[in-house]
Amino acid sequence: MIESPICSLLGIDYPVFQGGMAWISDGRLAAAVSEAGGLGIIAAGSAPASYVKAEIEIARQLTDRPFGVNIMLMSPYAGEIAELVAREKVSVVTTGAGNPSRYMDMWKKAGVHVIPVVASVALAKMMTRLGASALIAEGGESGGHIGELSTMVLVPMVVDATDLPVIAAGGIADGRGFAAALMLGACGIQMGTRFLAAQECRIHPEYKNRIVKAGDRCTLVTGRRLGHPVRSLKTSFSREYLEKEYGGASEEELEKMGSDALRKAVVDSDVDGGCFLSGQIAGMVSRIEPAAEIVKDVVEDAERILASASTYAMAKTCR
Ligand code: TUI
Repeated sequence: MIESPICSLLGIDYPVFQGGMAWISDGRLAAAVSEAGGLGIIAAGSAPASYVKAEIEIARQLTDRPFGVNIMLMSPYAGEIAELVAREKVSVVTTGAGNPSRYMDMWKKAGVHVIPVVASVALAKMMTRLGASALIAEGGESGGHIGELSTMVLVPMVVDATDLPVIAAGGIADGRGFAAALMLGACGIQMGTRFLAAQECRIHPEYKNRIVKAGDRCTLVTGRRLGHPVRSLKTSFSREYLEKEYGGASEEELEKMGSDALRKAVVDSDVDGGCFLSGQIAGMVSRIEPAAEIVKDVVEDAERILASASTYAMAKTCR
């Protein structure tokens, strides 16, 4: 049994977080992961507070276990959702795509555990100083909005920069990745892409199909020129966007092209106009199954691997 300080801190059974994926991680998916003993997380994305409130209510109807809300800090609604989370006394708030300093006092006073996503050592140190409960160190293998450093590099540097529990994210989808994250000094993992293939994940079936069929070089990164790099599946849309980005298109043109593309992928499965966010690890996600099976599979596999870890150096093969 993997023992982790994050489990006793949050009241969860396994140190497995489900990433807050914009337009995707709703109350039903979050409740399924929390019921399975992990930490389910509702993503606010760029939706208004009323959407998030409704999803919190759905999750509360489906589970008594702790769950979280992820706030995408570039959202125009970030402030009102920050207040909602404090008012509703949600167990955990995670943040992404920015610096949540201005909300930390409010959340802490409300008894909400603050677990920011960090992509740099500087933000990890600042969040530690301001009283975060834990940190999620997310490497650039992830889907969606990403930082520069890879998980292998970022996680041990963040671990060395803080006394807080660190959750590793980016490029993890099985027990091997989980075990490796623990070896880097993390005390838990967050997975997004693997949960795209959960039965309870309500993205369009074609999106799921594309994740399950994806290969090792299935993603690309757009938006670097705008300062907002985003990883998604290679599609006609993302290739065209990339060509425009490096072909001299204006920022306005690119913003306009990208603005509704996430919703189009998730809700409409618009194969031509949608942006299908995905991590690099999609190449290893091969089946659709219940969220509880995903949690069980990664935990049991990591336990098995770790139990025989000391014999690895001698083994001909590590599998
Ligand atoms: O936030 C994410 N992933 C996301 S958010 C999203 S929705 C979106 N919509 C439109 C445009 C862009 C995104 C899709 N995917 N992951 C967490 C994350 N946070 N990754 C990297 C960061 C990050 C990067 C820089 C956090 C803080 C940061 O710097 C803050 C600072 O001021 O130092």
